[in-house]
Amino acid sequence: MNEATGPTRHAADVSGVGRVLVVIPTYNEADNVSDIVGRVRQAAPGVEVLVADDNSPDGTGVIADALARTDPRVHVLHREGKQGLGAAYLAGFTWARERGYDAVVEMDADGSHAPEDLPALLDAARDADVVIGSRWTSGARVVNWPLRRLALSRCGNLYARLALGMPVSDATGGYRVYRRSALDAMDLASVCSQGYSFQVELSRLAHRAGMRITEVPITFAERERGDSKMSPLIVAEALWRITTWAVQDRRQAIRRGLHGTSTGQVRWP
Ligand SMILES: Nc1nc2c(ncn2[C@@H]2O[C@H](COP(=O)(O)OP(=O)(O)O)[C@@H](O)[C@H]2O)c(=O)[nH]1
Ligand SMILES: [Mg+2]
Repeated sequence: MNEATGPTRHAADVSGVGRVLVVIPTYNEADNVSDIVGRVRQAAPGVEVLVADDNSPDGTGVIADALARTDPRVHVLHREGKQGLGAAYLAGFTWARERGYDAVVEMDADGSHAPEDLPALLDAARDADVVIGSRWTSGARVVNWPLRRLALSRCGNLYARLALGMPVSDATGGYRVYRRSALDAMDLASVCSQGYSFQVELSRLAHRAGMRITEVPITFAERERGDSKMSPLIVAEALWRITTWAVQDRRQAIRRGLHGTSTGQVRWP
């Protein structure tokens, strides 16, 4: 971990949301990591960056260390091995909270989440607890994504929205801003997702906590370099977890109705 510099010396208030840390999880992103970090620093010079690398065999962590040596606003969190996107983000959130950042951004390393959209997301965060960079809201664009990925994302989001009753168009999206207050209010210790269902799980936690969730349209582009880590196992985990949460929510609603703690009617979530 690069501990040479702390947020207090370098962080600046960004867009009125305070000190911002962009967490970029990486696994075998050697061809992308320099480019994405450079673009973030250029698009939003006030922010700091934490690369959360799972000991990538392709040397991503070594490249990130070199970036951190030349830029005091870049940090690296070295993790022991590949433990999934959710675990990498949770470690990044803990790192940020321990160092007093006011907002944490989630961003993929492969360029799919354009750093140039970041100022708009941070701007929206002034009046929100959570901001989701959405692929499926008016004004958004998805570029070069294969049909099967488009279909998976649309169907996954439709299922998540219907099953969990969340008014969010892109609950699986991974380009987000969490205000510090939101991270503090969510029970992160309860998070069980390892893969990409992490995004749905955090959307659900935020929604259930009554947080202000704002969606901002983004331009999402398919990666040009390196390989996707998406796998059938990750899809299966998401399907399984969403279904389990939906069942839990309905059981809870029925119990509330039976015990007369609400109006006596069963309220679906
Ligand atoms: N640290 C870490 N990062 C991961 C892991 N799995 C995926 N990532 C990163 O998560 C981001 C999204 O992954 P990607 O393969 O592009 O998924 P896709 O966009 O759904 O195809 C990228 O920055 C990956 O390097 C993991 O197990 N650990
Ligand atoms: Mg990707």
